[in-house]
Amino acid sequence: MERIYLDNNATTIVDPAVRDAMEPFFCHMYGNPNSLHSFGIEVRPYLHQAMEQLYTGINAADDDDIVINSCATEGNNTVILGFYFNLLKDTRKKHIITTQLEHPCIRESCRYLETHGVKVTYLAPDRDGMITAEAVRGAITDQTALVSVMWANNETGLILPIKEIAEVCRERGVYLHTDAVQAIGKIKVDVQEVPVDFLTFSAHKFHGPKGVGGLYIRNGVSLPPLLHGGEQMGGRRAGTVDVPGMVAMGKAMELANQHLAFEQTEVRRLRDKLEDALLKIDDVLVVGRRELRTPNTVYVSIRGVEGEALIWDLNQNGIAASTGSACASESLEASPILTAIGADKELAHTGVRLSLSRFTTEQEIDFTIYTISKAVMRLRQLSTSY
Ligand code: 7TS
Repeated sequence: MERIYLDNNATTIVDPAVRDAMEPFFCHMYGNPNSLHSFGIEVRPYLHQAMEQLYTGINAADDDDIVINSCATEGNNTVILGFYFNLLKDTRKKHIITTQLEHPCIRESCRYLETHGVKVTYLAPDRDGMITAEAVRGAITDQTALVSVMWANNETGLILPIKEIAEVCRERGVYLHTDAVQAIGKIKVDVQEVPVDFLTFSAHKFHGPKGVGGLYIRNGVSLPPLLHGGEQMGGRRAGTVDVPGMVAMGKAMELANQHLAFEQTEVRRLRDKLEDALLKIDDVLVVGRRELRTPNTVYVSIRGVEGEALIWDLNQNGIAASTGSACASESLEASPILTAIGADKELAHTGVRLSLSRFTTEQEIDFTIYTISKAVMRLRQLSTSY
């Protein structure tokens, strides 16, 4: 059976062109770029090129930094924990503002800092699932050191007003970090247009390999490393750089930007087709206005159909979807986002996320529509509450 992959917010297929780009760095050009011999020296231009692709990809300035690391979890921890050691530990500024929508790697590092006396505000989404710039403004005090708000949400695809939030932070002299993991490759990410101080990304979310990511740091902003050791990354992140991963991430970023228009038209068209079909089912709730979401994501609640049951049914038919973040899929708690937008308790247990990519085909979407309608009928017949 051909399988259908609609869980692209969890991870993506590596683009074959990306795999080809990284391939020579396993068995041919395998030198350590810090070595002084030819094996090391021959690798360096490729790392330089990858850096250029990353800088161009997010429109970073020459004097900004992009630190290559292992994943978005590392990038996010570097910012949150780095702030503690840099600023929060010894000054009056002991306050961080973040949101209830963030990935656990932000939430848990903030919780950890709370055990060290840091005060954290976790802003709740409004009835539209959004965090407004006004909400951020209202939470800033003269003790606030850092605001961390994601660019796009992994569950709903909702794009947060990060430009307005950046303006508020600038005005109030507070640093801004954004987790752009779900934005890169789906919408334009430009750090000149949106003046954030720190920005996190992860290659495997935009058709690169797993285990490599990046942290953008605006020029002049100081942040201690999370990993201490060698001089790699200008002392910002010790450890031998993952050469194949970095080359691959550069290529993946370049391709992601080349495909942005395709995301906005073709991927969006297929997502809308799927969403329109879901909305034809009775008692269905889709979170967030379409035009405010990344073009690949739909998060749907279907009354009388447990999220896990539908995922199971789809999986039996070769279709991969999820009930939200794979990182939280062990817990069967009601979805915070569904609760925030006012869904009742029953509905808040029915969220299912379908996330497409530029590799998703029309036939796959047609088969998914057919399979979901059948599954919903079956599961509703079995439901005691519907
Ligand atoms: N930040 C966001 C917004 C994410 O969606 C994820 C992964 C991460 C950080 C972590 O990235 P990593 O590179 O460290 O793994 N999100 C999901 C998800 O939505 N389903 O599975 C993983």
